[in-house]
Amino acid sequence: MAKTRESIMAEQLPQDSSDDLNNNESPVNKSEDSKGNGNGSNGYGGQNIQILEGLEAVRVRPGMYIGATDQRGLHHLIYEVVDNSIDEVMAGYADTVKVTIHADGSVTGEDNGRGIPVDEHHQRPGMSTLEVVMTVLHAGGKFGGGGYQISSGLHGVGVSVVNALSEWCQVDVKRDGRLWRQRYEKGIPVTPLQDVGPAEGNGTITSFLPDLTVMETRDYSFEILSQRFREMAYLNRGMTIILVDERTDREVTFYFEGGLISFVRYLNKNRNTLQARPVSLA
Ligand code: 0RA
Repeated sequence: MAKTRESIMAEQLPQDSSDDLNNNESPVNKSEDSKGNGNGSNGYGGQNIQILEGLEAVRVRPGMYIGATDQRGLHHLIYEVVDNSIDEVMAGYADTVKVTIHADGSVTGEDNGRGIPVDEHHQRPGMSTLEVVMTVLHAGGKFGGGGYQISSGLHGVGVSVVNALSEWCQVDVKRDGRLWRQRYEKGIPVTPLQDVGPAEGNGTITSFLPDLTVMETRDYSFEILSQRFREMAYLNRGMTIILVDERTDREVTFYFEGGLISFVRYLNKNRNTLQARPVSLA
C-alpha cells in the first residue's frame, strides 16, 4: 500500500542557524594555512592549477554543465546533490534524504549514508577524497570501484559543478564517530578539512548558496521540486525523501512501500482504468 504523508510545519525553524555560512570575509586567497591542502608555497601549485581552471570553466559556461542558469538550472543544482544521496540509497547504505530550502536562498541536502570518505585520496597526495569530489570535475560518485548506479540517468555532472556555481558551499560528513567539515567559495576551499568533533551516525550534509553572478535566480519552486522528489521516491521503494521549505514553512515527506505500483495508482487517480489493479511483473 502507498503511504504518503504531508504536513505543514507548526513552528519556525531558526532563521539562520549558521551565521558563519554567510561570512562575507572570505579567507580565500589570504594565506596558505586557510586552504584545504598546501601544495607549493602559494597553496595552489601543481595539480591545483588544473582544478582552478576546471572550476572557472564551469563558471564561464554554466549552461554546458547544468543546461541553463534560470530556474531549471537552479533546480538542477539541487538534483545533482540529491542524486548523489540517492545513489547512496541505491547502493544500500542510506534510506533517507532530506532537502531544505532556507529563507536566505541556500539549500541543504543530507542523507544518512556512509558519508563521503575524508581520508587521503590515493591519486592526489595531500588531498582528501572529499576535497577531490568537491573540486575536481567529474570526480563524484563513480570513482573507486564502480559500484555506483546512476539514479537519474540524465545528470551526473558531479557535485563539484554545484560547488563551482555557489557563492559558498559547506560539506559536513559524519563518519566513524566524528563530524568533518570543509567550506568552499566559488568552488575553492577556504578552510582545510576540519575535525569538528564527535558525531552520531553517518551521513553527508551539503549546503550551498547559488552564486547570483552566474545563476539568474534563487527562486526555487516547491511544486516542481516536490514533483521530482515524489517520482524519485516511487522509483526507490522504501526510500524516504523529505522536502522542507523554510521560506513558507511547508514540508512534504515521500515514502512509498509500493514503489512503481503506487505511482501507477497515483497516475490513475480520477481516471477510469481497464483493470482495478496495476499489473506488475516482478
Ligand atoms: C564514494 C565512496 C563512499 C561513499 C560515497 C562515495 C558517498 C558519496 C556521497 C554523496 C552524497 N552522499 C554520499 N554518500 C556517500 C564510501 C566508501 C566507503 O566507505 O568505503
